[in-house]
Amino acid sequence: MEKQIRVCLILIVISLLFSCTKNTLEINENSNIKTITSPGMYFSPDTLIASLGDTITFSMTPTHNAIEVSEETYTNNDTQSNNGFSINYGETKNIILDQAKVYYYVCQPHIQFNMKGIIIVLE
Ligand SMILES: [Cu+2]
Repeated sequence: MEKQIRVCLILIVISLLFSCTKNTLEINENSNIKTITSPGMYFSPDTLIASLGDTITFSMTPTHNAIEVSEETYTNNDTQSNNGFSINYGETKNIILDQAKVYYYVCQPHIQFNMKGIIIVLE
């Protein structure tokens, strides 16, 4: 019984170590992380070219959000979500782009200022 507990503890420690190492690797050595910020009434960059599987870090300041929309909504300066990605006001969030296509997004309160962007994902 005592032996089983010891084996269990060792397994837990090993899995913790493994997950920590993995996280560190993802942060430090994954060169496919790209960042989009909201330094003013615009996204920076507002056009981003990425590769399939890239991680995009959206880092929004408190008065801006980033909501994925359809191409039509984007073109019409409308703000209706297409139920894609959604970054709340002031939120920092990673999204992984798993389709080779153009993603369109807007800042809902500032679409009148043309605050919108696209992410072009290449194969
Ligand atoms: Cu905004």
